[in-house]
Formats: sequence, structure tokens, C-alpha cells
Amino acid sequence: MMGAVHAVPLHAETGDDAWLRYAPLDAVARKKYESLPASVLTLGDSPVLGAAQGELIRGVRGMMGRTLREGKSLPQENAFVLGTLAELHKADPALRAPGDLREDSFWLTTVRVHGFACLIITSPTDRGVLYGVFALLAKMARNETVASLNEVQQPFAPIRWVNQWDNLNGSIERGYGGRSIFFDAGSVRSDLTRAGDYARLLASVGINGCAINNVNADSRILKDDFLPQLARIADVFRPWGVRLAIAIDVSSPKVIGGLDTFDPLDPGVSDWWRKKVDEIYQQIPDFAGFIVKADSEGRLGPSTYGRTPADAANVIARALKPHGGLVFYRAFVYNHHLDWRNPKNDRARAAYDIFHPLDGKFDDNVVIQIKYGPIDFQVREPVSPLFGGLRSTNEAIELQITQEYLGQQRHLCFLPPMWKETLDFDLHAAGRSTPVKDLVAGKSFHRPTGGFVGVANVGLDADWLGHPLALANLYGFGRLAWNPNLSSGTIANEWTRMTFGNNPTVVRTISAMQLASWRIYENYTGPLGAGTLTNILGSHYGPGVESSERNGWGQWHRADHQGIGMDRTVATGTGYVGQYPAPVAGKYESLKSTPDELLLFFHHVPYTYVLHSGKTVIQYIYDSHYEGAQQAQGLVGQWESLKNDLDDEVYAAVLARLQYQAGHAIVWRDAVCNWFLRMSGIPDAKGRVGHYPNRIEAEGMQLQGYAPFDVIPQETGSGGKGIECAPPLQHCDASFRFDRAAGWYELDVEYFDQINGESKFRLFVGNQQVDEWVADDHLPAIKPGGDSSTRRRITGLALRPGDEIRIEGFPDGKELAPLDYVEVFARSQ
Ligand code: GCV
Repeated sequence: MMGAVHAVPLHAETGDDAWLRYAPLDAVARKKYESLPASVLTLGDSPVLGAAQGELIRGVRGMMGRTLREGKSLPQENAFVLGTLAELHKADPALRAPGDLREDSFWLTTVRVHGFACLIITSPTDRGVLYGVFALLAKMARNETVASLNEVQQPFAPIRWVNQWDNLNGSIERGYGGRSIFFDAGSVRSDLTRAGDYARLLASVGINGCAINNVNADSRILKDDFLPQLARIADVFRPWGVRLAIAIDVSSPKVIGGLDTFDPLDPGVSDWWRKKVDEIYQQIPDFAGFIVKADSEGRLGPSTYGRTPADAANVIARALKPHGGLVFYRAFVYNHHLDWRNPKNDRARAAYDIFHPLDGKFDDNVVIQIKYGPIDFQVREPVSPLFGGLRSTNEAIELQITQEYLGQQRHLCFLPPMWKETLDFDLHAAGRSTPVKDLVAGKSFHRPTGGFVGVANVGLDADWLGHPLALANLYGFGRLAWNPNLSSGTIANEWTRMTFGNNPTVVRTISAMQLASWRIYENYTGPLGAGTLTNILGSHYGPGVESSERNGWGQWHRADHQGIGMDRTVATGTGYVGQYPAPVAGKYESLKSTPDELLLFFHHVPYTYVLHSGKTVIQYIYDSHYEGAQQAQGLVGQWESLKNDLDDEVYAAVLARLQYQAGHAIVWRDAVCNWFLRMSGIPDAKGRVGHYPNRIEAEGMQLQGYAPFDVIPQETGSGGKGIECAPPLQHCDASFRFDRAAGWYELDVEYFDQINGESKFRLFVGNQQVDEWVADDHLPAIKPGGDSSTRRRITGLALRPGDEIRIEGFPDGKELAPLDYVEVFARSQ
């Protein structure tokens, strides 16, 4: 078996096809599918059925090297038969689905029709037939058995959508995979090939709606001349059963409509929305609806007129209702000018405080879109209590596929394990078991609709998201929206097989890396529920512990010299805990029963507080950060073990990302640990924090031209300082003498790679140049610090005592060839 797997040539690939590669199967697997029919018969014709048939032909051709014959009438031979249940029943009245099939569900079955063995893919809807085709091809790609199939799959919830935060100018807010696939320079792109490819990817995991523009919406999207452009996107989505939606600005009636108000209770305003929506449906008959972000982060909203979110949502919902459209009103409404001095203030309370009193006041085609946690996509948050606080209102959970606070696709962070914890969490609303997945799907309180929304933010980059392994998050979101009962392990395994083939070593290794990655990321970033501890005022990328405090954004962790954490209890804190139903509130109200991983979200404790694990909070912070950085380095080794089993290009691209991540995990480790050491005054019991015996600080080297500067914040540079080569100098030197025993060494140069320049570096041992590189990455940083700090690793260096090690820096633009330190390790370390 193994030999056969390796016999399959490895293909150079761009990543475009993601998990839909349909790479040639090995001989053993091909044999398994040899007896599959040679023809395909599609009953009925529609763009979706056309796509389904085309996909089947494409998949079988790719994997089996066979081109299926297209039939149009009842089978004259063994065939794949595609069609809705209604069409199938017309063709052969004996064929009946097993039980009631919900919209978009499908049935795969092997039966004899007119004496011929047929593999039937059917559903109540065309879209379900398409999903069935993808499911069958996925089974083949994973080498699963398809003989004697009789399988029904039903989606868990009707709403399975993605949102894109694309701006009309072609940029993407919190997008890390290139520019928009939809927009450029203020208009819809002329070439929408990638948009169609995206819809195909989405359909393959059952996603049926996509809102294409930023929730910080530009009103121009509703202008008359924009609508035909939107219709072009809807056209490329349609064959894949993906319905188009857009984010809108509630002030549009005033901003582009010429009215002097956007008051939702003004008859002129409701009239405007009705006409606008009618106009949209004339051009896009299957238009799905609107997303609304209002009264949030500077966006205008109904509060301008003293109206409620229900007033704003309903006026738009009523315009959409006759056409079957939905309004997704985001619960991400909060005051970002909160007074941080008031210990009772708490941003986490906002969504529940605002929306719970409105339960039952929203029309039936309104869905409240709720982020999974009460703050904002942090590495660890409790679930939003609002999921249990709406019982007569539709809701959807908003998950973030794009890794805004979670490493921005430069760090590996596979999210299904985190999402699963949220979805499986039992809120005990109404005194009975109500896991979040049931609440959002509308099952707990018998709502007409509900489901899952993922903020994806794919871009034009060939690998869509900016890291080849990050695509597992898009895949995983779709799979969980279809079936939240799948395990993370199953999802990782499926995705890896479809993306990299079925070599057991590859599948085992990549799945294990993915499954470990979220906790690794959590280990070296924000501990114990304190938030990600990133720079929340800027990039949301590197470490920025201090940035959360003393401002109105409300992402406070309240760390001071004595202790850390937000007291959110009812007894002494902000009262947030009281928003949960009693069994959950009881657990979080007490220090004893709050799980360690959320301790600092709910309680303020001294650094010496002892966790359930037996460690003090401060020692846990130190230990988890050292462990996380080491685990990140471990990912590099795991990946390297696959060198001969993977396509060279993908191997190299992922390796570079993982090496960068391992270096940046050390930046995180040191910044967080040193900040807490300074704040708490309590040393690391293991003596690591603040002691770096292998490190030579750049500011302590012999400098020619280079001058020291303070890194801000100080903990994001080793020793708080770096060196820069300022104009008019075009070249500077930093050197030191190596003073350890002769041997083989590894040398890490920590430099700062800003986006506003491409400095060059050369490294010499004595007179011999041993390395050179250009700081040309596109990190989100215009100054030296935690966002830009980057490691260059030079391995296999023979060093002798007295050797001079010298770095030459050549500044470029505003990037002054900045250096932080050099760290030298004996090879075995
Ligand atoms: C689209 C966070 C992000 C913003 C985003 C906002 C939201 O605050 O940083 O970029 O805006 O969430 O979800 O509306």
C-alpha cells in the first residue's frame, strides 16, 4: 500500500484548487473504483445541475483518468444519475427517498434502474445534488468505499454563510491572502474567474451564501450603477448554489438616497428601502440579503434617532420579505469610549444588554449575528451569553476564519478545536440542555432559521488565505456548519487527505500539527483567558500587552503590580456573569469552579494565586510561554520530516512560514514574560525570563555607524533596545568576538523587518561572508517592535574562539537596517 502511494507523482501546484485537487489515485485506489459507471445522466437542466455534472466529470477524470460519457435519456447502461427527487420520481416512480429530506440534503444510493446498476445522487434541490456530487468525489479522494452506497446527509442548519470584508478599492479589512477577488479601484473586477472558483470551493463544503463586502460598508454599493456590477458576481456564484449578499450602511437613504434622514421609523425611509430592494431583485432574483453593522466602532445607526436595532433591522427586513431575503443584524454593538477608570464598566456586557431586551421584537427574516465570544475573536473567550438570551429571535454564530488576532496566517492556528468548544458548550438556557450549536441552528427554540457565518477574507493569492495550511480553517468552517458534530480530528484528517493525498505518514503528521496548533498559539500569546495580549490599537498581530489598558476599547485585562484579570462576577465585579443562565453563572461566579483557561476573563487575582493545576498564575504565564515557543519550534521539525513526501513548492512555502512562526513565538514569549516580570516583580522560578546567556545584544556590539535606539514598547526588543543605521549613512557595521569553544554552531540574527523599506544584511565570520538576506517581508509594521521582529537562522557554522562575527546593514527607505540581537547556540542545543 505504502509503495503504491509513493508511486503517484507529486505535482507542482499553485494551491488554487485547494482541497479539490482530484489528483490521480494510486493503482490500489483506482482498482477500488474500477467498476463505477462510465456515463453520467443528468435529469433536468439548470446552472446548478450543469455544475454538478461538470464537477463529476472533472473529478473522475482527475482521479481515475477517465472521461465520463454524458447521457440525456434514461440509462441504457450503468450510470451515475443526477437529479432532484421530483425528476427522479418522474423517471422511475419506484425510487423513493428514505424519509423526509430537508432542503439541501442529499441521498447517495446504488440501485438498479431499468436493469442497470446506477449510482444515484439526488436531493429535494438542485443544490443538494451538487453537494452530493462533491461528497462522492471527496470519498474517492480519501479512498473511502463507495460500493453499495446508501447514505443520506442533512445539513444541521439552513444558514451556512461566509462574509468577506472586502472594500470597493480592492483592499480587504483583516485580509491576509492578497487583494479582493471581487473589487478593484472602486468597481467590480472585470475578471471574476477567482470569484467563481471561490464559489466552487464554498459549495464543496455546503456553504450557500456569501456577503462580499466589508461590514464597515461603503454606501456606494447600493448606488444604481453598482447593482449591475453586483449582478455579475451573482451570476458567477449561481451555478454553485451560493447566493449573493451585501453589507450595507444604514445611513444609505440619506447618504446616497437624497433623503434628509435615515430614521428607520420615517415612512420615506421605509419607502426608500422598499424601492431599493425591488430594484436589486429585478437584477438579482436570488439575492440573499443584507448584513448590518450599526452603532458600532464609529458606524452610524438607529441610536442617531433614539431608535433600537429592532427598528433598524425591521424596516429593511420588511423590504426584503416579499422576495425571501434576510437581514443579518450584527450584535457587535458596543461603546468604544468606555471609561476605563470605572471598574463596573465592561464591554463584554454590551451585546446582551442591548439585544436581550429586544428579544421577540425582530421580524422573522431578521437574524442576529453574534460573535462567538463577548469581546472580539480572542484566542480564548467564554461563549457569548446572548446565544441563550434570544429565544424568540433568529440567531447565527459569527466565527472568524481569517486569523485577525490569531497570527494572521503567518502562524499556524487550526481553529475547529476552538470552534467546537464553543459550539458544544451547553448554556442551559430555559433550564435544559441547549448547546450553542442547537441554539444557533434554531433547534432549541424552534426558530424558522439560523446557523453559521464565517468571516473568511480570502484574496487573490494563489493559496487564497496566505498560508497553505490555513485553508483547513475554511474547509473546517464549512464542515462544521454542515455538521457541528464532526470531530476536529475527522476534519483535519479529511482536509489533509484531500489536499496532500493519503500517505499515512503525511496524514498523521499534518493532522497532528493542525490539531495542536491553537493551543500552541494560545501558550505563547494570551494566557488563562486574559485576551490575546496583542497590540489591540494597531495591527492586532504582535505582542502589545499594555495596549489594552487605559483606553476606551474595553479589552482590559487589568494587570497591575499586584494582580491580573477582570472581575466580572455579580458579587463584586461588573455583573457580566449574571448574563448566563444559572448553572453556567454559578460555575463562573466562583473562583473555585472557573476553569483555569478562563480564570482571568472572570476574576481578578494576585499573581501568586494557585491554579487548579497547582501552579501560580505568574509561573504559569512563564511556563506556558516557554512551552509554546518550544512547541512552535517543534512544528518545524514535524514538517521537515515530510520533505520527501510533499510537493517541493508547498513544502518550501510552509517551511518558511513555520520557521518564521518559531522565531516570532520567541518574540512573543520574551515580550509577555518580561512585561509580567516587570509588572509583578516575581522572578521566574526556572530562571529563564530576563536571562539569555547565548544572546549578544546589538547595542552591546562594536558599532560603526549603527546607533542604539529604544524599542517601544520596551519588552518587544531584547534589552529594550536595538540599533539603527540612520541617514545619510548607507551602510553600517555591528560586530563582536566569539568567545566560546570551537565547534559547530547555529546563529540567530534578530532583526526588524518593516513594510516601509527593504534593508539588506550581510553576515561575516572573519572575512568570509556566510549569509546575506533582504528584509522584504510584508509584516504589518512601520517601526521596529513586536510586529516586525524577525529571526534569520544560520545553521552549521564552524566557529572558533576569537572569530569576529560582523553584520553589515544597508538601510532602505524608512527601514534603517535595524537589529536587535544575535543568539549563538551550540549545535546540539
Ligand atoms: C470589520 C474588529 C476588527 C475590525 C472589524 C470589527 C467587526 O474590531 O478589528 O476590523 O471591522 O471587529 O467585526 O466589525
